[in-house]
Amino acid sequence: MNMKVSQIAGFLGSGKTTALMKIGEGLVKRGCKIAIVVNDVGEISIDSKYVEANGLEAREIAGGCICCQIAGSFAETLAKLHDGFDPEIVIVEPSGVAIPWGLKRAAEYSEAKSDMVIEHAPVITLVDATRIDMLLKAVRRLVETQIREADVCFVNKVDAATPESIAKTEELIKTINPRAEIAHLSSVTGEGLEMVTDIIMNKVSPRYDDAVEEEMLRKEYGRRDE
Ligand SMILES: Nc1nc2c(ncn2[C@@H]2O[C@H](COP(=O)(O)OP(=O)(O)OP(=O)(O)O)[C@@H](O)[C@H]2O)c(=O)[nH]1
Ligand SMILES: [Mg+2]
Repeated sequence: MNMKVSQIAGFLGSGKTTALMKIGEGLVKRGCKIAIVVNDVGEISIDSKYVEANGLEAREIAGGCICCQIAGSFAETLAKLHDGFDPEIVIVEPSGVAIPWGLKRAAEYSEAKSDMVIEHAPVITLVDATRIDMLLKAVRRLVETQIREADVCFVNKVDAATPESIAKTEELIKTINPRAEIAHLSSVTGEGLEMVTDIIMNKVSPRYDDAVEEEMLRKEYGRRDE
């Protein structure tokens, strides 16, 4: 009846696919039935042999962003997964430019297409500590939005980042989203992977709410009117 949707947000190249495969594997080991949905704006990136070997079910959606342009195909994909494979948890890799709250709304559209209720895992955002300076220079607003709308922010690639850039990334997260939980992640050393798995399995995030999204957008774009 219930299907939980877990989104792993983060800018292009922040390590989403790499982390998601490991997280999927961890969840399967704990006995969860998992599907993965990847929204690729560029080329297809999932290693299907790896996916099959680990008992995961995967879908790729291309041709636009699943939080807005092609929200309908995303909802359709979720409904079909529920009616067919029937996973307990669907881990979603949005495109690097997706907006987490928009994705929640799009996921809930699927309730009209199948007999189920969508539950959201905490919104997880990965912030690449090795590229934090570049990110702030080139795509600051987008990175800020992904941080602001997260429940948990992971400072990612801590195996390769300097202590300074890790500290800087943490400071940035605290400033933009003081209510977010902050932790370290590395798909290379495995640091933080257990924690992500626990969060996805055991915690939930509120359903989509117009008022909350409006407030987020007001905070984000309000500065323009000042
Ligand atoms: N050192 C280090 N490198 C990592 C880690 N996770 C991912 N990478 C590398 O970062 C690059 C991007 O990783 P992806 O997992 O493809 O990132 P993504 O966010 O899915 O990228 P897009 O889907 O293109 O937005 C790859 O070269 C990975 O090998 C990590 O924990 N540590
Ligand atoms: Mg990816």
